Order: sequence, then structure tokens, then C-alpha cells
Amino acid sequence: MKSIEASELIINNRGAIYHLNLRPEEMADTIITVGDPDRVAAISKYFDHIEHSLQHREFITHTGFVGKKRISVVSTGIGPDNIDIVLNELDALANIDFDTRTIKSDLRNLTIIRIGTSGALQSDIPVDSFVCSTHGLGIDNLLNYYQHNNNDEERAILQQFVTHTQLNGGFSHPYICSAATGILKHFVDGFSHGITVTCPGFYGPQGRVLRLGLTHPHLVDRLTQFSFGNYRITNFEMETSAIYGLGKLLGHQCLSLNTIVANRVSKTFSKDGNAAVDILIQKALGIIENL
Ligand code: R1P
Ligand code: URA
Repeated sequence: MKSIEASELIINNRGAIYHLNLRPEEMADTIITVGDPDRVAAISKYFDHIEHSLQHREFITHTGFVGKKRISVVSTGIGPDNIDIVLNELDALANIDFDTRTIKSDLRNLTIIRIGTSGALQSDIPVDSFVCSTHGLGIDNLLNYYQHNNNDEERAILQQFVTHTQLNGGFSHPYICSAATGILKHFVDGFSHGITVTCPGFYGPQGRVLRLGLTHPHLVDRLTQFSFGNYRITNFEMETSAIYGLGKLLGHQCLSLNTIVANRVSKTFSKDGNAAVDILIQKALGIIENL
């Protein structure tokens, strides 16, 4: 098998992958991703034991154990462009032999769970509550750089979304990917379920006006009013669709859990987002330990 060249798969002097600075044995099969680098320690403080602690740029990783479950917590920084780096490098750590630079014949399936913050798009989803994303619907374009396809239901939701929002062509080509249902079913009690829209920015791409005029001034209303069968758009943020899309293409099981810190309909913001995130962390770890 052809080996992958030095410029394509970049391995540093420590034998670790370029951006994440991780060696294959330093990564667990169960991975929690967080946007905020400070959230890594906020999660690993609940580990019984930390084996590895590494950092390069905004990418901090702590690998350790909760009970018998080996877990890596990795910070991605903000946005889908960083998810391109993190998902490809996590997969390379699992599925490419770093000595021969060839793809392994036995591929490893990772479980990748995002614990992040998000803005709600429905009045009945208050700040400090939790959303589990049934789908990631991307208006960020990342997945359009990879060959991908959809099942019938995903195609139908996407078609309805494009018709309803008129967000297609020009700068945005929306894409969609569903959550791993085998994991999703464990995150029901205490979670709202719905479609999460992933945006390439926090201000204009999420309809926030400070000093600049927007090309889609009615974006928030359009997203709030969208429905397809029993599905509605519950929230938006900046990583979920990229994780779901790339994760599924690479054969991994992905789920996104969101702490709602802003409600864009009631125009409210959490008074203590970190406390709400901490509740989600403890709730999620209790479930992940037993997956
Ligand atoms: C924006 O404030 C950031 O918060 C959300 C968004 O997806 C974006 O990354 O997630 P995190 O709290 O995980 O960073
Ligand atoms: N993260 C986002 O991306 N948007 C919000 O409104 C809140 C958190």
C-alpha cells in the first residue's frame, strides 16, 4: 500500500500528529470534544486518574479514566475549520500506522461526543437547559470539500430547509448529517432533541447585528419557523455539523450535547453559563462511563 507523504500526514519529532501533538497511544477510543480549552480541565477534574496531558496551540488533551472507561477530552477551539483538523487528526491517530504511514487494515471506530455551548432558537428551550442534536445542519460549507451523500430523510430535510430559508447558492451550500442513533438513545432524560444548525461565525452568520448590516436579516426567524415532520431547529452553534459529517464519513459514532447559554427568541443570556456547563459535564460523564 502507498505510504502517505510527509507533507500530508505531518508527524513531529515526538512521533505525535502535527496540530494535536498526540501520539496514537495517548488517545482513547472515547473522545469528548470541547470548544473552550479551559473546559478540558473542567472535565478531567472528574477523572479518577489522568494518564496523559498535552497541549499545542488551542488543542489541549487530557486522557484518563472515569471508572473503567478510558476517555480523552480534546479542545478544538472555535469553529468548523478547526473541526477539519481535529477530526482528521483523531482518525489518523486511530487508523493510520505512523511507522509505515499506511492505512491500517482493521479500522477503529471512535465515539466522539461534543460538550459545548449554544444559542436556542425556540422560546420553550430556556437558557441553562440542554439540547442533544439529532442532526447537524451546516451552513458553514466544510463538508462540501469532501465527497458525501445523504439518506432519503436527510435529503428531504435539506430540500425543505433550502426552500424555507432560501439559503442556497452564493456563499452557502447547506449540508446535513444525522447523529449516531446508538449513542443518541442514551441521552433522552433532561435533553431537548432537535436539529442543530452550525454556522461559520457567531455574529452575522447567527443573525447578530452590532454595527454591520446583514445579507440575511431574517435568518433567526427563518430558522425558528422551520419544521419538517416532527423535526424543528432547536439551536445553533459552530461545530456540530462538521463533527457529524466528517465523523460519519470516517466511520465514527458522533453526538453533540449543547448547554443553552443564549435564547435568541426571548433575547436572554445565562447568568452563569459555566455552572450550567458543569451540570451537563457531570450528567454526560455519568452516561458515557456506561456506554
Ligand atoms: C462561540 O461562543 C463558541 O461556543 C460554542 C460555539 O459552537 C462556538 O465554538 O461552543 P463551545 O462552547 O464548545 O466553544
Ligand atoms: N454559541 C454560539 O455559537 N451561539 C450562541 O448564541 C451561544 C453560544
